[in-house]
Amino acid sequence: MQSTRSGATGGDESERTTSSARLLAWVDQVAALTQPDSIVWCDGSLAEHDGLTRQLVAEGKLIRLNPEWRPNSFLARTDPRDVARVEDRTFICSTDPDDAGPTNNWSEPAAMRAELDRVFEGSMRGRTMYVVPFSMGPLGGSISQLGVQLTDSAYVVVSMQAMTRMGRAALELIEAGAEWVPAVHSVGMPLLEHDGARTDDVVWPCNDTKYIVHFPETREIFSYGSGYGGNSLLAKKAFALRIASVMARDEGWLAEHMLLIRITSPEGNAYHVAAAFPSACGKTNLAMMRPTLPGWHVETIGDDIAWLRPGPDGRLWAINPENGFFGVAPGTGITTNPTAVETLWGNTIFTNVALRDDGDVWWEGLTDTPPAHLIDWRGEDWTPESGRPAAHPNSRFTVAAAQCPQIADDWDAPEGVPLDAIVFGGRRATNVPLVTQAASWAQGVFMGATIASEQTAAAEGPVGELRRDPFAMLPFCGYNMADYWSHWLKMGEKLGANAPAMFRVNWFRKDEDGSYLWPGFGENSRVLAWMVARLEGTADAMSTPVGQVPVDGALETDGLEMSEHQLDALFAVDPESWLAECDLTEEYFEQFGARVPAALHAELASLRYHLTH
Ligand code: OXD
Ligand code: MN
Repeated sequence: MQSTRSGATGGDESERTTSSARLLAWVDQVAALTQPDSIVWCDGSLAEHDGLTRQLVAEGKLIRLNPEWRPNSFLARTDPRDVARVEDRTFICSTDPDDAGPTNNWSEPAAMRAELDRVFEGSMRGRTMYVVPFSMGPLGGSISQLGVQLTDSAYVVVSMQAMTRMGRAALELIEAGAEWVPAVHSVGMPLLEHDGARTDDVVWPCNDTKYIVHFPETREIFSYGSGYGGNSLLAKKAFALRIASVMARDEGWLAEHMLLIRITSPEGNAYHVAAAFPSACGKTNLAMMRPTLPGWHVETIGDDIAWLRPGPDGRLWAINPENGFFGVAPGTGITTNPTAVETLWGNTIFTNVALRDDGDVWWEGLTDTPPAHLIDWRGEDWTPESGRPAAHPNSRFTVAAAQCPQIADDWDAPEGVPLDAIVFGGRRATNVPLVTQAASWAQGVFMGATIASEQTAAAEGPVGELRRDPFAMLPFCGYNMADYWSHWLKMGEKLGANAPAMFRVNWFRKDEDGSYLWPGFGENSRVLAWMVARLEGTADAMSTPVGQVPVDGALETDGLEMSEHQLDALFAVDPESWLAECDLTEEYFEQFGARVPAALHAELASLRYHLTH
């Protein structure tokens, strides 16, 4: 087996690849199990990126897009069986099953280790194992964390270059003694049989058996059988949310599935807002919003994950631990999210979008009118008459955050930004007003714990049914969800008067005729402006049983042409349907038994009281 630094042609087994004895021992141990042909230590350089993308193009695993339209950009097409995160194959292996809780799959740690040993044995035969050191958060930052991923996928390596601070500088911090999280990934398709026979590679290697496994107590990650980013870019959901949420619980901070923005008023006052939304609720659009309200500005800091930690001044400070965006392409359009579209001008890896005849890419929602002919995400001819999407609904772009035209200048400040407000959102046709402010931290935690989306298509389940997604963390919380709520309550106590304000928003409320009541997108700046006015103490709010809403006239609606009826409907609180929702919330809490914090039961009781008095 050869061990080389990336870019080197030769390799010499005796070459010292790291001075960290722990790292070297772990790499040796994983290599002994998975038996790769060679080991490459990645340095994160441009030359490395260039070499790997050339290699992937030569192997037919990436298609180079027309550089006139999309310089240094590529298209990957996955196996149609490997297109999304696999929640039913995602495991939290805590010693005590109750520490994983009823919303996670749990597996007994020793049994899972035995199973992982079995599937990983020889899984990299015939392939290269890449050693990928990375930092989540700016290198050396006080909120940042280090990790190392071992992977047999070059697609993962080039994606990690966009998504993390990857390479030599991260390795040097590890060698200087910093803690790091180990993560092992294999696509699960060895090219050498046990009898030594070589099999041909395929365009997208993967395995029908898949495991995404977390050991929260020892902070280890294993991923087997999938190359798709949500399962294979282990720095993101696996580390920055599942493992980091456990670190955060133990160390007194918060690892959250939240976007992070700075909003600046016409007077030049800047505020930082973190917001949690379940998927398909316009999170990327808010992260890259262009306000319609004159004089207001939004700058992007993060689009998916935020780490929040109390600073020396007692306030909550936030970073985006990622270095790039792994965004959903469909619905990202020239009119709906011009900032995202501009971000993707080049240096982007697209996965499962459609290929245009001119060598550029297209997906549903990019433009109103589709091209007359495309090659769809499966590699087949497509026309607008084909009757199927050209891009997979979960097709993605992977691009460095620094390429976003609206990125804040100091988005990667090591100390982060001080947080002024936390926002919870969901997709609710009924009940939930456009915006409500929590009167207390506990009420805010209750709002976060009860985030839900109403199912609007039969394909998602019974129409009208609430799909619960507390704090938008349902598939991402690395421990018992009820303990997570307790942790949030504890953080509020610690922050005291320095705690950010908390709000709940709902861009998706519908009128009786089924039409959306609120225009959304850039007009959501009107809601942000009201939040800012609340922070500055210049707007009044009115108490309702479900939280505080703007008093008449406090929400700027000039130019929207909304009727009185529509405005009333946006903020209406119907006691009967809310009481019915309270029953559902009580049922939802019941599955967590005695671990539900008393403060949340008290919030529910208070809500019921105010709905009936
Ligand atoms: C994502 C998700 O991919 O939340 O960001 O599913
Ligand atoms: Mn996400």
